[in-house]
Amino acid sequence: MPKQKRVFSGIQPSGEIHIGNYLGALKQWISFQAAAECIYCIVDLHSLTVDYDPQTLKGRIMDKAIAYLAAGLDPKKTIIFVQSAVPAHTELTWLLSVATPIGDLQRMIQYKEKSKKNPDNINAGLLNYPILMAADILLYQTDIVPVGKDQTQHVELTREIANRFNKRFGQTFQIPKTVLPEKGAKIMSLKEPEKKMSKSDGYDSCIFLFEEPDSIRKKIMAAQTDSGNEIRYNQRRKPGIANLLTIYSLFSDRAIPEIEKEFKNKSYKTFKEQLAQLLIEQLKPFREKKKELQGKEALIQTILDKGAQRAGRIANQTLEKAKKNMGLV
Ligand code: ATP
Ligand code: LTN
Repeated sequence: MPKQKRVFSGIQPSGEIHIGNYLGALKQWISFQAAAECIYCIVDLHSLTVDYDPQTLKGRIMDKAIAYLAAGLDPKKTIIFVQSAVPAHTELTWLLSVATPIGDLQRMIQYKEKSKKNPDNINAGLLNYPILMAADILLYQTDIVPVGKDQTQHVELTREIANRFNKRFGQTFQIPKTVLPEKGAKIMSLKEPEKKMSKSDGYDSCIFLFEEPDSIRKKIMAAQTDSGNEIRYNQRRKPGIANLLTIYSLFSDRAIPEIEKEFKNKSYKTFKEQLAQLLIEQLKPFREKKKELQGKEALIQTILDKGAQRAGRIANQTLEKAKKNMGLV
């Protein structure tokens, strides 16, 4: 039997999971579980690079673990763990940093955007963020990294770092590939459909995976649309409607032309009411599963501890190999 592919990805424990995170990343993570060896991480160390509250960090990590499980990650099949529980991540970050030109870090879009947003806290961690992400991926000899479109530049840099390291120090790392979903790799904001849906860009611009029906309805009815009245997919001229059609299509598993046909000669209001109803129904199992898991924190902590042990064993093998190849051990 051919060897299974290894899949690695992560989400920060900042903010709540929104449908952009779900359609761009988590949904792919869940489907990979059937056919690959999956490792999914809560990247708490990455979340320290912007202003945050140390008092609430622990709770947010637990919330993210609950969210992973409620969304459909299965700890029987998949390793789920917290990044800071496996020290190899920070150690490999240092080793990789000597194979990473500063200029490559300075040209990262996320670095530029986050520096602009947080001008009083442009710390070295924010610049080095992609090296830590490269360490996350490379430690597990990862074949596939399922992410949303905004992360492709970081995975590309990971590949460059790995290639440079392998060339200079000898074959050490598998070269990973980005996998984007065919549709939904970039879900747009409900308020400004030219920008990606982002949890740091305000509550009303996102629908959260565990959102209650009333607020789903309110947000969809208030979503930004253009001044026309046709329900037609046109990314450039009707970005708001195009985004809502994409969301409708992905949650109903129906093609966009079929949905356009159904809503031909119907108003934006009718379309939005139906979309809200669809989301309320489709997100219901997630809300229910989350409620079931709340109160089971001890059990979830055991899952994370076991995950960290299993992850640590794999990570340490790669770390030792990297150190040896660099002449350290
Ligand atoms: P922020 O924008 O506040 O930095 P985020 O909402 O982008 O956070 P992350 O934790 O950085 O969330 O991303 C987790 C995963 O979700 C990544 O794989 C990312 O590519 C994906 N993702 C984030 N936003 C979207 C989106 N709008 N559409 C599709 N995928 C997305
Ligand atoms: N930078 C990513 C989170 C992340 C990640 C990773 C994703 C950290 N390490 C490794 C895939 C693989 C983000 O979503 N903002």
